[in-house]
Amino acid sequence: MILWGRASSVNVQKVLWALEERELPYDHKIVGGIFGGNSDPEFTALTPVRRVPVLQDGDVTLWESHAILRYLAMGPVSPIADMWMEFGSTTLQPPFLGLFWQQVRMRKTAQDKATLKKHIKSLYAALGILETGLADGRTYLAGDDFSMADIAIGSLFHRIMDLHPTILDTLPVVGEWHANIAVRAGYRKWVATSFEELRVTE
Ligand SMILES: N[C@@H](CCC(=O)N[C@@H](CS)C(=O)NCC(=O)O)C(=O)O
Repeated sequence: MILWGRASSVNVQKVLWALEERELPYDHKIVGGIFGGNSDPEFTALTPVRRVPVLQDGDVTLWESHAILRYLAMGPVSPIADMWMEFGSTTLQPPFLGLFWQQVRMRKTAQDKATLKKHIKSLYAALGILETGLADGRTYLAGDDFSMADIAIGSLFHRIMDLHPTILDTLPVVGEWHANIAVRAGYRKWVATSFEELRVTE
């Protein structure tokens, strides 16, 4: 397999973590962000969106991180895991990204307090849903077994907590779930990493 994408992208981190879980060998081609290459013909031939990650496996070429996670599951993803992955895409990741852009990816002068506040509110609402969803005592999002949903959603948490260290103080169930997934090798190796490469300072 070949994975295309810089390791500083959360969406690439999801795939790196999944490859680690599956113990699959792969070549890693660093594309995107400060490394560029998004417009190189060998990359644009693989993806119309010119974004990372892209996974190649023989004749199969996939973009969209959650589609890649489903592929790497190498078997059916349970409907419950699938549901949480959709929740990640539609409800949790958008405010997280909005926040990340405000706090890390923008010049201070371009930051906007009202926008920041709006994203924090939506992020708390999404985390509240996660807290309720996990409240039946399950260890992982889809039940007793770790799944691609834990990767899709869990990959966002290192950055969420780095930006807002106390955010899980009022969300003990999410905190417990996160503690369980944060010890996994793939999380430690690929997710719990510095994002200083992405910070806009001037
Ligand atoms: N929905 C897509 C989003 C892909 C995406 O936006 N990737 C970003 C990085 S997180 C990207 O390629 N940005 C341009 C770049 O890195 O050069 C997915 O989940 O894979």
